[in-house]
Amino acid sequence: MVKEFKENFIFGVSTASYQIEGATAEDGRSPSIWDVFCKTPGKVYGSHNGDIACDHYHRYKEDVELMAGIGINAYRFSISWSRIFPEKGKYNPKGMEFYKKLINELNEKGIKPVVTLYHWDSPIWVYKMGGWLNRDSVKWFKEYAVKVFEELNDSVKLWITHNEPFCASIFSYYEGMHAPGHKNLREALIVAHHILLSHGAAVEDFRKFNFKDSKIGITLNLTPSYPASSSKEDIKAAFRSDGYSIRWFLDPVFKASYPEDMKEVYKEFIDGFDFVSDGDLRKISIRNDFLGVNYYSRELIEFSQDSELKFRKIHGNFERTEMDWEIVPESLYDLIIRLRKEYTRIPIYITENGAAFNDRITKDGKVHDNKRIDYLEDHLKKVVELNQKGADIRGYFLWSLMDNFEWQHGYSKRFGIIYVNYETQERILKDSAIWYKDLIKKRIIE
Ligand code: IFM
Repeated sequence: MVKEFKENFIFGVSTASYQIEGATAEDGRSPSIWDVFCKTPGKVYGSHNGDIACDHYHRYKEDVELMAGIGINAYRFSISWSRIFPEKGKYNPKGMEFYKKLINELNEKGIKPVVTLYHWDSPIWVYKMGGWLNRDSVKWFKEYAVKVFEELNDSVKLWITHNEPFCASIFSYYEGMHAPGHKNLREALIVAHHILLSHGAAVEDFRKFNFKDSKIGITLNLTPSYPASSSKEDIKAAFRSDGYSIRWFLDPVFKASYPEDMKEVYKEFIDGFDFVSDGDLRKISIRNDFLGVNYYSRELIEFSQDSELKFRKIHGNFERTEMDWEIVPESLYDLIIRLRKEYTRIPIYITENGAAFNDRITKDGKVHDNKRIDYLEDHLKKVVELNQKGADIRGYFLWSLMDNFEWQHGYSKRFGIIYVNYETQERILKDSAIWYKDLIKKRIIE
């Protein structure tokens, strides 16, 4: 059956500052927690780091040209806080200049800029003052956000405060695999709370600007948990996993509360929620114009006596990507239906979706990434089906424009539709880029 995208549906691509920019010591940028984490032995695969990355800071014109060639409608990128405020209270216009130039280039080519304010690269000065554990981080973030709103003004029409607060809190402060690498549940919950609070504060300030036609929202990574069996234990474990990764973030944003069942679970490990003050949840649940959803996979969960939170992930029978993530487009479908039923009717953008595969340049000088094409096609089919059912998904941002620094995996995982040769910085359009170009032109999936 032919599946058609509406005329105003946005086909975009996503990236993030630390993953592509490089130029970590240029034009007044100060280090971020990821610069330090990468240089800590044993934290990142092959001791890779973002010093050069895809050198996007210097090659942004070439990259915008490539996007224009593919026909991309919108480019979602993030701003590096430590380029804008390399020190507390010290604004750095040089750092802002880069984003202004990038946005001009995009606007000239008719590519809509979509800005994420925080994609995990907190300045080291923030960390040294307690980072997201310090409630003052909300004020510091607010100051940064307001400056960016002021400077970029209405050259940007779509704004995202935070990317994946789950990762910036739980991965970074409890599971320890992301910077700054802490392993403390109470800390992770405090960090999550302050990040959400800073989202509320930034949206509140954004509204004061009265920008014409500009919208703001938050991006959550939503990985649905499915029970591994029909046993009571596994069903309970999957619900707990859902609370841990999904409801702990969706509930405060859309229901002004933290899930009671999870509060009970966490009480065993932390002494109370004194970091939540009166009025905080009202601020966190401020009206958003849209919700950004990052979806890659689902998780199959079983009860586990040995794990602290009594659940663990296991593998199901679906094919997996290089990240070992199962490919399950059906669960994207279920997720959106659930969001519509249980949480919100505001517009949704899929702000990330994509897959890492073991891409190689073949003798013909090309990259035949058929598995990625299948992955993208199957997920996009679900997006059209959902829209046909009235899901109001306004756009799709493929992760990622190009191969880049995949956090603790360094450069070992390639998510791009453009292949990057990290030795020469040569870019090669993969077959998936050609496929995306064709899709954007036709706006039809067969
Ligand atoms: O690379 C990341 C991105 O920074 C956040 N979302 C998931 C992607 C793939 O792991």
